[in-house]
Amino acid sequence: MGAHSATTVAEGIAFMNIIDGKRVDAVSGERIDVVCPSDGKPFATIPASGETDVDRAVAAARRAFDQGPWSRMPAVERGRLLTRLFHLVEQNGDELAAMESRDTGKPVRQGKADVTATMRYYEFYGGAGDKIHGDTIPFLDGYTALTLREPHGVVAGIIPWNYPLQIMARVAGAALAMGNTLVIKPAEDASMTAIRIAELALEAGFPEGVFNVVTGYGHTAGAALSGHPGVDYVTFTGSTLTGTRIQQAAAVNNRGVTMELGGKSPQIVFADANLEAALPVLVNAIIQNGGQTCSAGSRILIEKPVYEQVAAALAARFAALVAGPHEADLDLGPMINARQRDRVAGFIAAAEEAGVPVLARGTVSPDAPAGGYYTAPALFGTVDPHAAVAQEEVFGPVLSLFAFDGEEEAIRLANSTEYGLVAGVWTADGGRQHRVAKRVRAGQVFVNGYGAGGGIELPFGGFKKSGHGREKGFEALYDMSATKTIVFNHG
Ligand code: TXE
Repeated sequence: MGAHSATTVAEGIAFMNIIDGKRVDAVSGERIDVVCPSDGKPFATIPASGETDVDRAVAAARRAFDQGPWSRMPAVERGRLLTRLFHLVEQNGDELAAMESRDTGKPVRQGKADVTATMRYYEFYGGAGDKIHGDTIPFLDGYTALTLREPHGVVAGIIPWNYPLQIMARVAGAALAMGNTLVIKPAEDASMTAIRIAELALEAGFPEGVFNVVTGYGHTAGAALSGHPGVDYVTFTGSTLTGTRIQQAAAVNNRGVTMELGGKSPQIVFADANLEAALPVLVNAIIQNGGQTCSAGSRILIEKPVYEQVAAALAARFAALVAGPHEADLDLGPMINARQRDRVAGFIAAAEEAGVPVLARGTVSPDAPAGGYYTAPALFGTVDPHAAVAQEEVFGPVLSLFAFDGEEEAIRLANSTEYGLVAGVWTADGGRQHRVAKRVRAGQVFVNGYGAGGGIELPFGGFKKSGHGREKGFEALYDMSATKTIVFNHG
């Protein structure tokens, strides 16, 4: 990674909002503690911003869009700024990875993987903005008709705590490549790297007011931003309930939105699958980031002839999983906060009470600090498809197994939740690969693999309650812009 090898995060930093190119505190002076989930101890603070701070950030983004050098900058120049940001993320990669791990509790290697993906977003979008163009359209005699792709204006990005660096990068990369200006509201549980990236954006040379970050709680700063009349477009990743609230707030101003909400993503294992290849992927897809991943593979549907074999192999792997502090770099870290830990524990207790068989539990490392928010992974077998643990997003290391008989039942079970984000299909039969991939209602389907969250180039987003609009890849550039039609009358 970068030349600076800061692997620890300095204590006691009072982080600031970045508004109009300046580091500023919330006008109220109120602060939120930054807590490390590995030990539950506060080690820094961020501003608890309110409506006035959001007003200022939106006004700065508005000015930068309406009047600044940004709106006249050719796409290639905007791309070069993003490419400079890519290099700065690389140079500061160790520091960013350490911050991300300490802020979220994720194992150090996951923090590093997140930085690598973040670099890739800025690299990809740095080269993409000048490759998007409109059309000329055959029209009436005597006319020329053409389309331009224009930025929305001020884009508000409300970011969750599970992959702060990556999720902000996919929003910022696409929005800035298309010429929008940005106001980011990171999650109150993990805002440090958002602020650091906005500082690096200034260093890269983005004009003042183009890249603003305002930290604070969802019900205050987040609500003020999503319903702000000065915002032209809102993009959100997070829970379905909060997504609904944000859409209601944006609807008051009739603004467009991209919603990337939860998932209950299935992986379908047919009897002819290469089980040796599948097993580690099945486990990783639910254990990565402690299961706090929107695309977590939280349901495994197994064809009856191999059910017992796959369940036993998964149970052996689950029993060996260990949760521990981020620095220990074990299989998984803690949950983000006490609320999330208790939520996961609640799902596990409810499933146990309902008599769902517990096939295995992992453990929490004896070295894990008592104040941390740890959960031992849980594997449930032959789950009733109507049970809460089969239907709702747990967002933790909880995996449910289901047995099925043939392709039809597999597809029915796969589509039996209100979500539709990602799916995996494991089979050697080529015809079945295509049939199942087409009939599963999910925004991304992986065949004989599973790319939880991966693939910067690949459009990503949901069907049903998993949301709408697409992020990543070129598709995000369309979401982050609007088509303008211009018609010339030669007459
Ligand atoms: O999420 P919220 P929470 C799911 C996951 C988890 C559950 C709750 O199932 O258990 O959500 O987590 C901001 N107006 N996911 O409560 O509320 C908030 O400040 C505007 C799935 O932490 O969705 C934060 O910045 N903004 C997921 C962001 O919304 C508001 C990632 C996410 O918080 C707001 C995270 C409001 N009224 C959780 N209320 C995924 N899809 O990856 C909150 N926010």
